This record gives sequence, structure tokens and C-alpha cells, in this order.
Amino acid sequence: DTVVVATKNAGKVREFAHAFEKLGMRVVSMFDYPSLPDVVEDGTTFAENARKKAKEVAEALGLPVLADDSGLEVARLGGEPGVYSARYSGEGATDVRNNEKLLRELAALGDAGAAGLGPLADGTQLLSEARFVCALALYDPATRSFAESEGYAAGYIMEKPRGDGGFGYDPLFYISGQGKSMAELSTEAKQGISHRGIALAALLDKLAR
Ligand code: ITT
Repeated sequence: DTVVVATKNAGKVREFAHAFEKLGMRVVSMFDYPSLPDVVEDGTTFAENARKKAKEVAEALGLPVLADDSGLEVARLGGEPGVYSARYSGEGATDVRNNEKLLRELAALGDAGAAGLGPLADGTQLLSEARFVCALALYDPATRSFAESEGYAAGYIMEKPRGDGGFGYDPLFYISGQGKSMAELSTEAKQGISHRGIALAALLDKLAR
């Protein structure tokens, strides 16, 4: 009735705790194992990093472990920041600094309107198409086997933030189908449409078969 998630990201912990609570399960994270060394995320893909985090932590604990590697791919930046989403603004990166850097990089590309991206009804300019990606890996050290899944959420980067929910790039991420930013959704609503919610549903589906 306990799931170990190999993450030190409080936003991810909140979302996994919310999802697993509905299944009657409790989540523990790397905040509960402060002495475990950080996993070096040197993979070139989300899936590779997720497998690495799950396996290293699972072997250290001798328990099955779930890991999430995720990020934002921005079309007009050629897919950046991608696997570097957490460290986008460099040493001492924070969500605020990462968002500022994203807006700076997009501003440097010039007029988004000319790129065919319209403003929203309230005049807010959209700067690029984008998508969130989430790769999940569950590693069981007893059977030395992985279960994996991926999820995606498509949207646009806005010129200014909206909402105070979620974490990371959520305030800048506009979802047309919702008419809202990811940070304007409740945890429950975000779960229903997010890259993480979709990847988790797919993983649970696989495990149930
Ligand atoms: P762990 O490796 O400890 O899980 P992390 O924050 O380093 O934590 P990642 O390497 O997977 O995690 O980086 C993911 C980054 O992508 C994260 O820091 C956010 O900036 C962004 N991101 C991922 N999922 C997001 C979401 O649902 N909403 C907004 N931003 C997200």
C-alpha cells in the first residue's frame, strides 16, 4: 500500500500522492530518504533518465521504485529545453528563473504574431506551440524488470504567466481545450489531461493486464 517515487520534486510528489490516494495507496519520495545520493541524469531521452532513476533507487532500497522524467518541448526553440527543463536557467535554477529564461529566449526570436500565432481573446499573445512530456519507469529489483509508459500534453507558451497551481512551467502553458493555463487547473483537473496523468493511467493499465 506504499509506492516509492524516486523524486525530489515537490510538485511531482503532490500529483502522485493525489493519484495514488484514490487507489488507497500512500506515496513516499526521496524527501523520506534524504541520505540517498542524487541520481545523475545524463541520459539523452526522458525514458532513459526515468529508467536510470528508478533502477538506482530501487537497487539501493531493495524495493520496486517508480521514477518520472519529464519536461517541456517548445516548437520555436527546436524542442528545447527538453531533458534540460529542470536546469534550463543554469546553476541554482528555480521555476521562476526557468520561466523567465523561456520568455527571454522566445522574445529573442521576434514577433510571434508573424509566426502565425494569434493572441487569446483577452489579448495575451501566444509565443510558440509546445508540449509537456512525461516518461515513467517502474523497476522491480526482485525480477530485474521494468514497466514503462509515456504521456504528452499539447499546448502553447503564453507571453505572461497565469494561475498559481501546479509547478514548473505550468503558469506559462496554455491549453486550448481548457481555455486555461495548466496552473489554473486543480490537481484533479490537471491529472485528467496532463502528460503525467496520461502516462500514469497508461502504466497502471499495463500493470493491470
Ligand atoms: P526529480 O528528477 O527529482 O524527479 P526534477 O525536477 O529534476 O525532479 P526532471 O529532471 O524530470 O525532474 O525535470 C522536470 C522539469 O520539467 C521540472 O523541474 C519542471 O520544470 C518541468 N516539468 C515537468 N513536469 C511538469 C509539469 O507537470 N508542469 C510544469 N513543469 C513541469
